[in-house]
Amino acid sequence: MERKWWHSGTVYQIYPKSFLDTNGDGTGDIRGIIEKLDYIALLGVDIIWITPVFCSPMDDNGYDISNYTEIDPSFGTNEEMYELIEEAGKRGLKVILDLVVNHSSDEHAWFVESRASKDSPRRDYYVWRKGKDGNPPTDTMAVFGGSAWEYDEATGEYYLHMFSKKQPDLNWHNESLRREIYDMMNFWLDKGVMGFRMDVIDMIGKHIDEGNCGNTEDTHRFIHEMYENTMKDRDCFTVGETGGANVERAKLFSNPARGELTCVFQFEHISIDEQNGCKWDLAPFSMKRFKEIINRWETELGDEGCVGLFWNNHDQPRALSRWGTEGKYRNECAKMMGILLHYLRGVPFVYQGEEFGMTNAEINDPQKFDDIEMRNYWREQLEKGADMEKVMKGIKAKGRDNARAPMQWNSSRNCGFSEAEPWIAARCNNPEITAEAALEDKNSVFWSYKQAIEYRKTSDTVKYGDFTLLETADEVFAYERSHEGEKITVVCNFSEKENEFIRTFSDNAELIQQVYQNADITAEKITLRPYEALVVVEKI
Ligand code: TEU
Ligand code: CA
Repeated sequence: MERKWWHSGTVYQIYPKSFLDTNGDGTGDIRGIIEKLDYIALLGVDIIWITPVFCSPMDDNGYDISNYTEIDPSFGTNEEMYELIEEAGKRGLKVILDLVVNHSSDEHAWFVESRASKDSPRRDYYVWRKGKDGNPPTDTMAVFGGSAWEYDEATGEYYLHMFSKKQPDLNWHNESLRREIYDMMNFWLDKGVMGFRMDVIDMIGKHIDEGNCGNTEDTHRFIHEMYENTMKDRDCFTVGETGGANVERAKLFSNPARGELTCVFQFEHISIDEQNGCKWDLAPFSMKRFKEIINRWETELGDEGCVGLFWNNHDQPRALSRWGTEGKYRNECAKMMGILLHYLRGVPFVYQGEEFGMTNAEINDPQKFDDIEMRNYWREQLEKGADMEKVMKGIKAKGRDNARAPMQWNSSRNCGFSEAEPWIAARCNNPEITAEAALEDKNSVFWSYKQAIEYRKTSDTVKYGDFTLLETADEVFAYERSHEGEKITVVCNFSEKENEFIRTFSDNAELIQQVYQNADITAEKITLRPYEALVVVEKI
């Protein structure tokens, strides 16, 4: 397999609105990211993914873009973005931006023109259809609730929006639209951006009249064409958000020989705790299912594809609260979860705050929900006369505000995020968890994350080794990675109870990372303490 720079890499995801506010308006900004570059570099990551900072009416916090080449004034200026790219580069950090081109904002000039008249030159940049007997053209539902079709008075037709009404879907079947998107991507690549995280990119080739939302040959054709016209001769890194991908489709997207994407996000593990295909309909976390999913991806993808490894992002509750613990063993658990993920094959992602064990936000007051998905769901259920206690339980567990609470830098006002009242009401439920405290404590989650991130860079076994899941007690997740005469064994006790692990490695295996200070790995049967994790390496 051809060696690439990003095989050593770990990505740090920044949600700028909640990262650091430097001008006292309560909203995080680009200057705030620049100020924290040393901190990010210290963690050892190689790539920074910045979620959308382009001009936006903020209906979906920037995932509704009204101008793709202008930075939204609430975040700063284009000059500050160029400065950020340069300053990051000085520290060996590459910047990737969020590419949101399944849809734009309804306030984008293209849509304003498109909706004005059926004869507009850009009419076909969006998906317009006539209604059927006064009803929407198909019964496709929007991710944020209700029909995916919105009737537009001006021309008496419906436009498609797979997300909010203010996020009309772009029509990728139109070639001039595609050209304009590639130009826009090249604009940013020429500024030094090293790639993109591509929002719901598996939807762009949809055939909506047949009810197909993107699982088509066209999706691959468009992504390949995009690659040919933008990134082909640049050494870029891209990750596609492909919520519907199974292993076979992931290979189509990320096989290096196909010229599409570097890697993809799969969402199977993230869906374990839901049922009936509804994220709000809670199901217990199943370790058995988790093992089955990770094992399948790690063994079946091989050299034919690449997967982004993540516990958290801006759409998910904090995994530590979700599947781990906020209690006594919070730090042990956070370290264990980090270790479990960072020794897998793939590209690890760390979401801001994860590196020092941030937990979910407190979400209580429906009046103060920020996220459009939470607000729409609440309103819909209220109108339906649903059991609102149950609805609130779902929202507390899964709502997107959970991960969007401000970063907790230190113990000062607003945890050092801003002098002013933060833009979002949600607050992390434990103000004592801060970056500053983690940096001061050599046994903190931060230094454990750094150790794993740095180790990957030096280890071909972590980068390229085969994966084998070990047979263990249910609550123990243990695996081996092997490569050219070396074996790394990772043993994780995913429980606050003790569990036994029958040693599978030799007496002279060397302990390279652990959660507690004094693990004894020579015993035949190793008693794993609450959330203990061990990483050992040996020659084979
Ligand atoms: O999310 C894509 C997506 O499919 C969502 O359904 C996501 O899984 C959902 O938020 C979970 O409840 C992307 C972005 O990451 C998200 O922030 C945007 O809101 C969405 O696209 C629309 O651009
Ligand atoms: Ca600000």
